[in-house]
Amino acid sequence: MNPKKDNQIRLHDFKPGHERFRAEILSGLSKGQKELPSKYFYDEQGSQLFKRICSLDEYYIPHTEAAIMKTHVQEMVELLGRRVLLIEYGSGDCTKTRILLDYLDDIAAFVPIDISREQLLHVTKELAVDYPGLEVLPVCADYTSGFELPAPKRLSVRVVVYFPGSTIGNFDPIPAKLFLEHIASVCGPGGGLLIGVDLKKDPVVLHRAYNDSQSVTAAFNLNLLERINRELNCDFRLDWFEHYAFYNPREGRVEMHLVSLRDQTVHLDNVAIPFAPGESIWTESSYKYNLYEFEQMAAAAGFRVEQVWTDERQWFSVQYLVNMTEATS
Ligand code: AVJ
Repeated sequence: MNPKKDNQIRLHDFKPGHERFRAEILSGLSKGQKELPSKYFYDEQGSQLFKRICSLDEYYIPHTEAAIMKTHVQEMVELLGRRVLLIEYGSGDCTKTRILLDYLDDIAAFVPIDISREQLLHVTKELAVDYPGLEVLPVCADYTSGFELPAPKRLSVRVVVYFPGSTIGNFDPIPAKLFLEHIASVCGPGGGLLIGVDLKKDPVVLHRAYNDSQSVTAAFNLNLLERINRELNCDFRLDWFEHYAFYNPREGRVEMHLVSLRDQTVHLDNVAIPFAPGESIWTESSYKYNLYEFEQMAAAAGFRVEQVWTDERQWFSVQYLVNMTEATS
């Protein structure tokens, strides 16, 4: 680890390096069904595009989740209890976290974890201004691989992980369960997980959410190719690929792809990557759950569902899970 100083902010930096990025891109593009990891959407440009997606009416997740949080924040904060060490996975711009922070008056510390270093530094500065006295310990990491938690100054009674936005939906079922197990080990016996889980619903609603009328989602998807061109020695032509997103009811997920519009060869350094017309790069999955399915997966990872809050349309859920594994001494 190499803590870096940026205007007094001590950032714990585990960000995957250039070599790792290149290796993951190359291995994804070498598969039969080509794929790219969705975590790489969030460079500076990508984070901005995602922020724009979040302001769209059609992308119902942020406003629905924020409304659930605002309606039930008192109850949530009561479940988290006093002296909680709050860790957020994929903190982004922390809009929803602020709803909690406004009510958590005896919090031990807040640890935002994000892959976007720029955004993390920015948000840490803002929180320092708006919540004086709150210890913020930012960690820059791809939270799907390893990182160490920084040590807060205040003792905590309980560790709670906050994982909003239905980012859990980006994981395939087996990795999703493994990731919940990882979270269980981070929060420890008696610890909690406050998680946003998107629910199964009318596929037409899902289709609109990932095919918005202003094509912001398309730009977000295509930006991944632009980023690869910029950061690696690569020559994707963005006008020769098209955003394609659809709900796959059999798998219970929205799939995002970039489809090649013609026969073409892309180069990454000296590696030639051929594309047939209509061939796709699979860039993201967003799994949707029903409450029972999610409860089953949580139980398999050692969590009991303590409380579920939803909106009146039952489009989204925020859930508080408790780690049921026994303490080992
Ligand atoms: C932030 C991963 C939850 O899958 O809905 C939004 C990302 N992709 N529009 C999602 C996303 C296309 C989003 N998550």
